[in-house]
Amino acid sequence: MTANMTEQHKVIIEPGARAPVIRFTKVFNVAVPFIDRHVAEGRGEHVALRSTAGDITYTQLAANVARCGNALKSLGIGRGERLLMVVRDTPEFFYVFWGAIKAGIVPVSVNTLLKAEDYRYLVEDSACTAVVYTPELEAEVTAGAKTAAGKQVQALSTDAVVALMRTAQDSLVPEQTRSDEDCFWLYSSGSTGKPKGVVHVHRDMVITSERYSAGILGIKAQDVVFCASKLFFSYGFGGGMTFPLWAGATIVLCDELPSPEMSFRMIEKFRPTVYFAVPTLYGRQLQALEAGPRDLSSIRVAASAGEALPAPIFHKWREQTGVSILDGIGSTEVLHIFISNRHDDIKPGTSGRPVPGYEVKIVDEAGNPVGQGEVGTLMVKGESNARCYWNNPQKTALTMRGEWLDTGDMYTIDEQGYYVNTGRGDDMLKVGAMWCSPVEIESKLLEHPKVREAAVVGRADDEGLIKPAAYVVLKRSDDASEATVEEMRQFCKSQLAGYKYPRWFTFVDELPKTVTGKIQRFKLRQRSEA
Ligand code: 3UK
Repeated sequence: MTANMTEQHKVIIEPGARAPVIRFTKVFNVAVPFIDRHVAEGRGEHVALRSTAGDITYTQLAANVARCGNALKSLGIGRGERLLMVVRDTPEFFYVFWGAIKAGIVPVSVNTLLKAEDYRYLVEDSACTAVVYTPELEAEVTAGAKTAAGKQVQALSTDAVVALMRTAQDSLVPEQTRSDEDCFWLYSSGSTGKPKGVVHVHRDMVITSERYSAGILGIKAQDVVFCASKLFFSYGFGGGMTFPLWAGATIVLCDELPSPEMSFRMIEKFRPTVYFAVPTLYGRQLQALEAGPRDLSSIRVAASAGEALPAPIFHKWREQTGVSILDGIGSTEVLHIFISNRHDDIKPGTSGRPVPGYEVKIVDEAGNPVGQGEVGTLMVKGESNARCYWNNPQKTALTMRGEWLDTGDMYTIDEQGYYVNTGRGDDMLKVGAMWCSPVEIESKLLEHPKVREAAVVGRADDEGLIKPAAYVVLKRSDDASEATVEEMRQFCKSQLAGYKYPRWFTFVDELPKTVTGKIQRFKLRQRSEA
């Protein structure tokens, strides 16, 4: 592929020393290569989206994206303005997301499981012009669309958008954006504090699709791809949308929450060749398989991310299905996976090696590379790194250091050169691939009448998956009993998001602290491991 001076919206890929070189025409709107290219290249009749609601071809997808872009423009949403999306994994997600991008509008896709006050924060923080939501989520979203200052932000359901699309034109000249211009955001709940808007540019989806999806997984147009993680999570965003679209493959869509049963059902019905899931789901599927076999024979590629994949899950899955799960580490900030195992180079229990096109280094607190076998902070450099956190120069400066991005993860390289995850540098946990703040659980425990002090750390369960463990100082030591443990467990279960309750409770006389009174969670972690 070469481009002349007048060409627009083209990606130019040329051989390079360590990885292909990826360039873009000066005028570049990423909706063109992801959506329109397939029709232009003769794949118009190929199925883009499959769900229980039926099939949608690439020609239909391109027409609906154009219609939706026109509909959004008719609402007066301008170039660079944000459109908040609280949309489940349905075809409308694709129309709104890509229609917005084609029209130069910046879609901001967020978690569909939040409450009105969370949506109010996201509406205010993103300063969005409008919100689009799945009809079932109307109550929480419309309540959140009224800002604290009393301003009502335009909110419309996907039904209302589809109604506008009916009379909209099915062609749309793409907005003349640039490859380094803001394209879409995702929110990262990350460490303590409010979620941060992670700003990505038009280039970024192309980079992840070429480097990881095409380069490591080898997804092709003939593939049928099913991702159990949702599109608002950037792992699902890649696996369930951008990777298959880039290849012109078929996407299996399901708007239910991930569960072993949902996954088995989708796999048996639609026979995907590529499957994306998180380690906790792989583990639960293996447990469910003990009750009887399921037909997973269509799968040839299985990927995992979001939290470390324990080696026993890798081995059991391979025994059951014959397929090796490829674990890789990614983040919302890098958009997708940048260190990964690959089909011909796997070491279970590690994250593998850097994905060609990304550079990584492991550094000490002074920022100098650590020696062989030592643990340090993982830094990554690559062309899909987020431009910034929205409106948050302080966090941006702390995390994005020039071309390098601080992942907050602690890593070491083993003797064979594989990258081994040793946890986080900031006490945060990934539980079922979802962020879990020890401070949040500790604060909840402190609300319990019997608790004087509490500390929470991660501990590996029987399968090697990390779950929260609580250390509690009781107000009265004679309260220490199995009944109190049960009481506290129920208390946390009823008041925190489902995955956050501590699985273990240990009563202690005191917590290890610094002279300034800060809890030393690392000392408790060492105790947990012992
Ligand atoms: C942790 C892992 C060990 C790690 C993500 C793939 O998880 C994703 O994004 P988030 O922003 O969280 C990023 C953090 O999660 N992590 C992710 N994968 C692994 N730890 N082994 C792994 N394989 O702490 C990282 O910093 O929610 C994953 C693709 C896109 C993503 N956004």
